Amino acid sequence: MSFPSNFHAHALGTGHTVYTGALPRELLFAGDRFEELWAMHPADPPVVAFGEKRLVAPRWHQAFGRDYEFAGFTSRAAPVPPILAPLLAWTRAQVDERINGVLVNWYDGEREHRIAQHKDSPIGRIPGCPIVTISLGATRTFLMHVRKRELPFVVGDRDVVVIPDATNKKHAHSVPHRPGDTGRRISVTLRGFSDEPAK
Ligand SMILES: O=C(O)CCC(=O)C(=O)O
Repeated sequence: MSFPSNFHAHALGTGHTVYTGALPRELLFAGDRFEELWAMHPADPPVVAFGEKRLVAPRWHQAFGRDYEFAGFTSRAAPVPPILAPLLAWTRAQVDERINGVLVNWYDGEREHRIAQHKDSPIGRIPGCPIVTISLGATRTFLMHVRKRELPFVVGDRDVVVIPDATNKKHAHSVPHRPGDTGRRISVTLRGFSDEPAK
């Protein structure tokens, strides 16, 4: 795991850290490219499981490159499309070359899309490989849940949050829909998956 020099470390006060930074300007995702990626969201929101309950997730998501199994649901991966390939390449070069899977979340402010407090599933992920989130479009608040406190990180277009695997094991995160949240946000989340069969 490494970081571009303009990234900042945020100690959570528990011996764990998250890192924030920004995509380089040449990877700017404005205008047509944002619309192209927005148009790729699935038609239906996925169903996720919480224990016995089946719930419709309040966002759209889709895996690319590697399947991702979480919340009782597997997002079956489509091939990484050309529009996402530069983001994957940048993340591998700048943060961790083991990163090989992309999960895109689409959040529509009008639909109050959000993601609840959770720790990322370890299923299939390479132990020790960090989780990288690139935020595109509208601004939202990314919360790290540390003990009983919520540490807010305001994430706007091009902002990047890196959660080391050890931090994810200890602390949950969420992106709520808050009053006044408008517009459309896409998060491109990148993780490293093992090619070993699950034990
Ligand atoms: O949209 C975000 O910034 C967070 C996404 C997330 O937590 C996830 O995909 O598990």
